[in-house]
Amino acid sequence: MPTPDRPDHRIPDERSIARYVATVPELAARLGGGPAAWDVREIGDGNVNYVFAVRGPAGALCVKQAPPYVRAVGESWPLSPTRSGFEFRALREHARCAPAYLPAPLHYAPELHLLAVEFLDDHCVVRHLLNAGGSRAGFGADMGDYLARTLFGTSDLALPAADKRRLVGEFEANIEMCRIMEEMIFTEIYRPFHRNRWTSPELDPDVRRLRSDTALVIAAARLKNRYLTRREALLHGDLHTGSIMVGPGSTRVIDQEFACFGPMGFDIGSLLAHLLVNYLAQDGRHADGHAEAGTEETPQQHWLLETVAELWHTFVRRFLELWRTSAHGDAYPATLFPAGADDEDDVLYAERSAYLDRIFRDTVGFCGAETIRRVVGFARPADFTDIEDAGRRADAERRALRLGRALLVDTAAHTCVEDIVKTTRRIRDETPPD
Ligand code: SR1
Ligand code: MG
Repeated sequence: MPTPDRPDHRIPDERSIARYVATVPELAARLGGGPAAWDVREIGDGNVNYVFAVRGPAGALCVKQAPPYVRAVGESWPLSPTRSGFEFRALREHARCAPAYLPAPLHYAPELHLLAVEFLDDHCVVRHLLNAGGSRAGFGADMGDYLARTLFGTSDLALPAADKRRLVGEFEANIEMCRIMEEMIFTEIYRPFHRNRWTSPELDPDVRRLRSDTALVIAAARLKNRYLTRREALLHGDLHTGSIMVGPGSTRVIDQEFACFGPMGFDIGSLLAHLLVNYLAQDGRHADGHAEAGTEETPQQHWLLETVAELWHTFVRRFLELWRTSAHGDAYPATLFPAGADDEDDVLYAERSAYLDRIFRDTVGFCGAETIRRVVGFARPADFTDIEDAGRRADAERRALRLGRALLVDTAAHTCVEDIVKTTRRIRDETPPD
């Protein structure tokens, strides 16, 4: 049906999705039968797009459609629907680097801002799994591997300069989605802004303190400048636990609509932030005392911190391996640095370590920024918002604010991933938070 003030735009519904799919032979063939035999359901729970599961007698599809506004808010917050084109493009580019970690891109209809991807049967969203108290062996290793492959594979280490520049040019046009991140993560939350939300009145003093914390505001601005200016690799751009699904023997990254070129540490830090947020939120989630700050951490909390370390260490191992074996890009050109030397007499050995140290510093900072914005911004995660008891929620969120500040302002004090883990445990153990 047409939307009230945009008669040219039709909100897709189950019937219109089925009608469209029937016009695309390769999609219809995947489902089998005809539209009358297809079950179409809207299953999206994200902020920006509609998502449909389409099931037929022979198979299933996932269809996403971008309305010209933010879905969670409506037409009062317009947003370019061209984001679906960037999502499809990023999906294909990342699938070139790490196909095992993505749903297969199947179809894109630019005129409808609609894309179809492989349906991930038997998968669940990682945030849901974590909030239900679950864990997933090998998750950190999978995500470290995914991040190394996608970030290395779209960087100047892997791509010839002309290809990289063309790709950067394409994604430069994802302006509105990048603006959301620029504003939401680094700016809006540090001043009064109508979309900011937090647990009030419990956190009111914390939010006042945040806004007058000059060291914090400057550190956030410095990172914003990195996000704005560094075109290091093609980022997912919104890599949190709600953007990842796991199934039997499978980890898949979805929702690439915020994709853009940026600093590698942005994606890594963002995902680590959501693991740490979940770790701190678990203390508020179990009102029966299973987990409480000041008491021993639960096995799930232990696993979350192990996962943080496993992710980073896997990222480093795989990234270095790719640099040694697949450096076809114009940075550190093969004509000057031929491949094949052993680690010990590799002329690039020290340079690679320095490169990774810099990614780590960025990671720590972006991790801190993302942690803070998930407490006081527009997009607060269910990890916190599901905690019914406002006092318990505020305690967990206050610890997240502290952790975020420690990472963002005292970035240099964190020289290895174990330092992040130590700071997180220390902040959890400081009771009560003031
Ligand atoms: C318009 S709301 C944007 C937020 O939701 C997405 O999931 C991103 O995290 C973004 O911050
Ligand atoms: Mg999303």
